[in-house]
Amino acid sequence: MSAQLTPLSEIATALRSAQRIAIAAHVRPDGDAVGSVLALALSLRAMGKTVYALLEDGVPSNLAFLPETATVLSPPYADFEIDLAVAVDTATHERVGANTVTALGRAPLLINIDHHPTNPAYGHLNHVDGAQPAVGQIIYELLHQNDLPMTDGVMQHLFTAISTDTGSFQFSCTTARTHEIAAEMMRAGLDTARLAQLLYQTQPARRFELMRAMLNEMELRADGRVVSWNLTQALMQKVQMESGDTEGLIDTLRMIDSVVSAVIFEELADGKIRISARSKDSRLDVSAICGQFGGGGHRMAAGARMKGPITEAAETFLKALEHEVRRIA
Ligand SMILES: [Mn+2]
Repeated sequence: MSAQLTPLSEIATALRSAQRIAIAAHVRPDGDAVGSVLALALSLRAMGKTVYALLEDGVPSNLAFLPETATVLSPPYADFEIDLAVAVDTATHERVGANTVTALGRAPLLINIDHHPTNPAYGHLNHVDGAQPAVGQIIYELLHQNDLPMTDGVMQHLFTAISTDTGSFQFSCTTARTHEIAAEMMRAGLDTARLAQLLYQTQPARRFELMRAMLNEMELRADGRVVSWNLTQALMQKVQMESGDTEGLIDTLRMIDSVVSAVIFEELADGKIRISARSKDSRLDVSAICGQFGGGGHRMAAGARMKGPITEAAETFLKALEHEVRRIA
């Protein structure tokens, strides 16, 4: 097993010595995934390198306003050649998606940069730091400490990655350094207010249709300590949901004062059920509960997939969750 924490200077050296580099993140990418891939890609492009930014599921519509998102490639991939592959924010190698695993395999060297503590260090060089709130924060340190280009476009992606993965600097994973990084980027000229406006205050009406349904249909159990909602294919079709529309909805459920855990069950097109779980109490480890169903993630935010139908999956998962919630009293 390779070391979990290859120094960032060593990773910078490997990046400098490569000319054609592919960078990828997990399927169904969120702000940290898209932001980390493109921040690193834009920095390396500013060094004159050929960079392939790969996302198996493309860029979600809510993040399409960010710089150079149109350069992101999705399958089927062309036969490009690379001498270095980088996976970011991806807890297991397979999570980049099947086509992307194959494409990254064209390089003799794989770098794995992540903050999921369960990451098994599947790269040749690994920098897995579970104490970092976002991979965007690791990428910032990588560029900053090694004098790699930090353009305005790079900073827009880093801010997006950090801001979205910390719930706008609210979650307990946020560190003093997270705020310092935001301050350093502001001093370097980054317009954070504009980005916050585009990230959080510019939402399609169909997202509010989803939220309206969620608030009508959510269910409280375990004396109000667990809240859950089933997002069905029927509703997605009714509101013509697009990728990215559900980002952060679970944080609205989490706001309820009595709640220690919020869960959303999402019916996928293939009939499987995607589970997103959040904890508000450090004694409740939702990654362990998701682990019982083959999933994983972070202590306070985790996920899993189960087989349908959605009501049965929800019942099974919530029973296991409720058991753990009752243990912390
Ligand atoms: Mn992340």
